[in-house]
Amino acid sequence: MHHARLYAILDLGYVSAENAAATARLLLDGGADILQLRAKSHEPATIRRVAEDLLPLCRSAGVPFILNDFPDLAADLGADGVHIGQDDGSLAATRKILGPGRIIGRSTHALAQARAALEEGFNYIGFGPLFPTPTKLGRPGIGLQDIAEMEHEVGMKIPAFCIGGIKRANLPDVISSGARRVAIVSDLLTAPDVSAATREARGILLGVAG
Ligand code: 3NM
Repeated sequence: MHHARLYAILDLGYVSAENAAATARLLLDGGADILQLRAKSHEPATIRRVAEDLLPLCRSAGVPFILNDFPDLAADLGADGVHIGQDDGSLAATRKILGPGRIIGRSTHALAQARAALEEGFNYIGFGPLFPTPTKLGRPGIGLQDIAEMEHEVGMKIPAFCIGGIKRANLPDVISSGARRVAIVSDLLTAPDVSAATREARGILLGVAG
């Protein structure tokens, strides 16, 4: 977790439940450091089934498996952690469900929220959306100008993943604005070769390609 640079989010808005495991394999093969399952409009039974498929794949890759929302399900499955949004309650409430030793992350959409999440004790944050994105409609992009300050104040203490509209094509700009870690959804999931796209993004982050 602490060395993670590329956080891949497998969003069932882009990949069918049937293809989720195969896609997860490609993300892991490409070098994703963390994998999240994000399912905003699926039946709980479907989410459970997919999560049960992904968890052992992540385990054998040595990659944390994080569930977006659904802390009860995450606890039941033995997922490594949960990601929650600004409106999803406190860290303490989620920790109570998940138990100690699990990873709990928070979405933040401004510097003040990033500071607050650090203070509250979250294990990591997302910071964005940097750019407007069809994956999370209705939010303005917050731009690149606060990344360096956020990294300095928050990202030095807990992993901070910039997110939202990040693509291999704009990743160099995001990095030169101060980002060290990113979460990417659509640019990886819609790539013709998911594994190669993941490897390329990771290479850009590590400064070995791009
Ligand atoms: N959370 P893509 S932006 C899931 O800012 C999510 O909290 C965001 O998808 C936030 O890489 C986002 O396709 C969507 O833009 C990221």
